[in-house]
Amino acid sequence: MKQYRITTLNEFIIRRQANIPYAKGELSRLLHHIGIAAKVVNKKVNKAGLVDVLGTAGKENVQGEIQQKLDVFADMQFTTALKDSGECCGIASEENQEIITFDDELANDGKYIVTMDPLDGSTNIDVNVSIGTIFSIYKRISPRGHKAELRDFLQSGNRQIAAGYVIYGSSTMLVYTTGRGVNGFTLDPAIGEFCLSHPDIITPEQGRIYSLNEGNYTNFPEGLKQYIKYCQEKDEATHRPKKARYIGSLVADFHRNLLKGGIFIYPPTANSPNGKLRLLYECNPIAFLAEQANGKASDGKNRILDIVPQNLHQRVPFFTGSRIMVERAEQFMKDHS
Ligand code: AHM
Ligand code: MG
Repeated sequence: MKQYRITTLNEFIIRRQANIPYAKGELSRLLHHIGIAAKVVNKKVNKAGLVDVLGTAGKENVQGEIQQKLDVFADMQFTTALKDSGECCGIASEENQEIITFDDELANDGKYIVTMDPLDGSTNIDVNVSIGTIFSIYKRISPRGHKAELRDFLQSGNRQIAAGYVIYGSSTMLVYTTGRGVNGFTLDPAIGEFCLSHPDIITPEQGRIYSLNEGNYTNFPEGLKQYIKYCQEKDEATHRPKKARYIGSLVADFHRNLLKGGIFIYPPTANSPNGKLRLLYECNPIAFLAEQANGKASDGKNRILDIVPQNLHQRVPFFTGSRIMVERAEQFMKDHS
């Protein structure tokens, strides 16, 4: 039987660091701490039906959405892990209106800030459907030795140093990029380690899956309605229509399409011209991963990573996935604008 050598997430991070002569290990330590928090949250998610963590926490977050107990737990775990890393001077999270600065001597000297959605797709928690954590890492632009500032967080996505997600699904995976390709690690529950299972992920440039909430169809722009019609017709290559697949959990929908080829769309609608998803901690990290896997991400017209954020919880229409599919959707949007 062929023997495979296991590479754990930590080994991989250290190996990658060794390839950069000037790297001092700060980013590696940060990623390591994110991996630890992911394992803790995963344990809780796995036990969700058994312990009292299902349902709402009785509070609303900054978007006016009811917070789930697990949202609050995940937010706390990742916040603590990032603070403990000593490399992160502040975070912005879906769950908090303002930035959180870790105002102590060690943290103020930290070089990085993190934006995150600690538990995305949380309406799926109570029904045992995949959910995820999304994160993005930037170098601060304010001077070290002081508290992090808002301007550290309002950087365009093309300045990301690293980004990734954890998917709590039928197995738990951590997928991340530091701008040199995308690698996926599956949590082996037997040894409690994320192990390299999906090296150098490249998404197919053409796909067969389209993912969007068609319940909003009547409010979609005309170009998108026409693109959906195009997807439902037989395509040139396979002479079959494309497949509609939508979980309603960004990480899970994106992850499936990344591996199989497809497009994920959260479009502008008549009521929400900027769509629903947030630029800083949902679209930018996913867009960085998509591009690093040879895919694309846009707001229907412009590259997501070039948008300069105006505020922390800014929303943006989101088209991402296989390059040819995103370009075709953009063309339909343009033709019917
Ligand atoms: P959340 O951050 O409050 O969980 O909301 C984001 C989620 C995404 O995971 C998903 O793509 C989208 O909301 C689904 O929205 P809708 O129910 O409108 O289709
Ligand atoms: Mg979210």
